[in-house]
Formats: sequence, C-alpha cells, structure tokens
Amino acid sequence: GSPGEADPVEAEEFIRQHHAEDPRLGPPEPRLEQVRWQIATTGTYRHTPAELSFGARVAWRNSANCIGRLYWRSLRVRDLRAVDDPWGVFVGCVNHLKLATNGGRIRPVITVFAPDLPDRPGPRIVNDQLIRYAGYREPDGSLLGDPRNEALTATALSLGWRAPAHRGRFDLLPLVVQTANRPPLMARLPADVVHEVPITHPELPELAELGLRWHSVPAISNMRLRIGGITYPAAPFNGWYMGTEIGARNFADTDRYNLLPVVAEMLKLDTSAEHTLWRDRAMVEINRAVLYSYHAAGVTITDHHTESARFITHLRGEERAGRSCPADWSWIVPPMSASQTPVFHRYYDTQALLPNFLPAEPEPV
Ligand code: HEM
Ligand code: NRG
Repeated sequence: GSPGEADPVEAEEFIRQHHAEDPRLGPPEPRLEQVRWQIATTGTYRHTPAELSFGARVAWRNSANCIGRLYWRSLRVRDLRAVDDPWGVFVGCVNHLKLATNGGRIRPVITVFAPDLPDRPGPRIVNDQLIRYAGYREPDGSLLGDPRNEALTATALSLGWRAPAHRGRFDLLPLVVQTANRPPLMARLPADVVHEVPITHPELPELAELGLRWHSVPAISNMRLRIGGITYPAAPFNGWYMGTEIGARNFADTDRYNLLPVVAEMLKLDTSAEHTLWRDRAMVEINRAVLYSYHAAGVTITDHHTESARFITHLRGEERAGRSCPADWSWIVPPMSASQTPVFHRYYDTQALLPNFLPAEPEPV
C-alpha cells in the first residue's frame, strides 16, 4: 500500500487477537466487517479506545529489548490521536512528563498522537527521548556534555536554540517536533517538569563534588508504535530506570560520560594495569551511587538483579498464557554482573511479533 494506508492483513490479525485475548468482546466478525469497510473506502481505519489501549500494552509486551515487561498490563494509555499540530504535541509531551513523574513515584505512560494517514503523515518527535542533555563539540575537538546527543544539539542550535550562557554537562535540550509541510517547532521543556536526581555516594562524599545528575524519567520519543497495520509515529512512552542504564552505560561508556577513570582515581585504585580490575571496581561504585541517589530522592528505580528475576517471572507468565515471549539476549542481559543474573543463563524466542515499537523512520534527506 501507499504510505499511511493501513495493512488489511495486519488489521485483521490484530482484531482477532484483541477479541481472543478479551472474551468479553464477543466474536470478532462484526468489528472485522467495519474495519474492512473502512479500509476499502478510506485506505485506513480508526482504532476504538479499547483497541488503542490493548495495542499499546501488547506493543510493550512484544518489545524484545525490554527487561521491564512484567507490568505491561499497567501501562497508562493517553489517547491524543486528535492532536497533529506541533504545539499540541509539545503540550501533550509536557503533560505526559507531569503525569509520568508523579513527584518521583514514576508511572508507566504512553501518549499516542495522530497516526500516519493516507493523505497526511502524523507528527514526529525528533528527540530520541523527551529529556536529553546537550553534547557540544568544542573548537579544540573535545566534547562537553553527553556525546550521544551531539547531532541533536547541532540540530537545535541550527534551529536557533540558544545554549545557556554558562554551558555545562547537563544542559536540557529543547523538544523538536516535525509535522508535514511546516517548519519544525522547537520549544524548551519548562524546568519544573524535568525532575532530576543529584548523584551522591553512600560513603564517598567526594563523588557529589563531580556535580553529576540524571533525569528521573526515561521517555523514548522517536519509536513508531505499530498496531493493526496503523503507524503512530509520535507515541512517547516511559517506565522507570534500571540503575545500570545510567551507571553502567550513560556514565561509564567511553563514548558517553566516560567516568570510570575519574571514579577510580577518587577510589585511589591502581589503574596502571587492566588486571587490577580497576574498571570493574569503579563500575560497582558508580552504580551504587546511582541506586542510592534515586532511593534517597524518592524516585522509582530498579536494580538489575531484581529486574532480571522479575523478567523470569514474566516469561513464566507468558508461557502459562500460551504465548511466545520474544527477547533479544544481547539487550536483556544487564551490562554488569551478567552471570549473576538469571537472564544470562538461557536462550529466548527471537521471532518478532506485532503490535510493537519500530525503530525511528530514517531522517528524510
Ligand atoms: C528497552 C527497562 C518500561 C519499551 C529497555 C531497556 C531496559 C528497559 C533496561 C534496555 C535499554 C537500553 O539498553 O538502552 C524498563 C523498565 C521499565 C520499562 C525497568 C519500567 C516500567 C517500558 C515501557 C515501554 C518499554 C513502559 C513501552 C510502553 C521498551 C522498548 C525498548 C526498551 C521499546 C527498546 C528500546 C530500543 O530498542 O532502543 N527497557 N522498561 N519499556 N523498553 Fe523498557
Ligand atoms: N537506556 C536509555 C533508556 C532506554 C529505555 N529504558 C527504559 N525505558 N527504562 C537511557 O536513557 O539510559 N522505559 O520506558 O522505562
């Protein structure tokens, strides 16, 4: 089909699945008739609110890269399908963050904006997460901030974003929203909707002096939600963090904040040879600091041992329900102490299922 047309085969499979998993809905045939007629006459169809909620929850359940799927039924689904203008999307994202943050007791939320339609592509959020820290390339070639966001920072600057007078390592980037036939909208998130945690260590007071912080809510905003043959290109979602995402990756990767050498020095470790395992020792301490700081701030977070055990519980539940649970070992296994978690010691189903979250559409040239 042409862009924005609903795939009738996917549509039928989805309606049948919805009715099979929720017997209160009765037989699928009447709804299938409607959907076929809508697709034949308009090229697409409209999900009912129940279909949208079910589809978004199952998209999470089918996300092979996500270890946090035990609570897929509890996802809050915000139906903002009537919103396709850039300001509406921006305001919807701000309200999403308020609802999700909840003073630190984080709630899993998804906000679904307008879908792609045959005559009109839906809106799209350029930022890969709602909250991102700037990464500035300096004239001497060094990088200030989060190297991961160098391109997004350059985009924002080219659209006229003014960085703070005193640029730092944790400057909030504006949100950039793209809609058809219009210049992109760029707007700053109000500071009070971006909840952050200052990073301290339970025994190393010097660590606080590094001035590290991270945001409370991970909200992926550039993946396309695919339900029943319809694509929702703007459907930001969030849960809460697993500590290793921040401590073992964002802070530790050599192409991110690269903090292990700094922490090792603070711990007075012998960094003259790899075999002293100074990296591993620094890794543990920075990860303790992350979990300790989020707990101290009253912000929901999970550790990789707890979350791995929960994921195994989830797999058992899916098996009992007679469903396959696709999982990608290389994403599920935590980036530290892997063999100490039960998810390391097994294989997973790998065939992809729909509904799902698909990677961001490649940038139009
Ligand atoms: C990926 C944990 C909620 C969908 C991940 C990853 C972790 C994680 C650790 C791997 C990230 C990485 O390595 O960069 C959690 C936890 C949650 C949660 C602890 C707490 C409730 C959610 C929700 C959704 C979701 C609510 C969607 C509704 C995904 C998807 C990915 C992912 C699509 C893959 C992202 C990609 O491929 O880049 N999750 N998650 N997760 N999660 Fe979750
Ligand atoms: N690793 C990324 C976030 C990816 C998604 N993780 C979640 N998702 N926990 C980072 O910012 O470090 N979620 O929806 O909760």
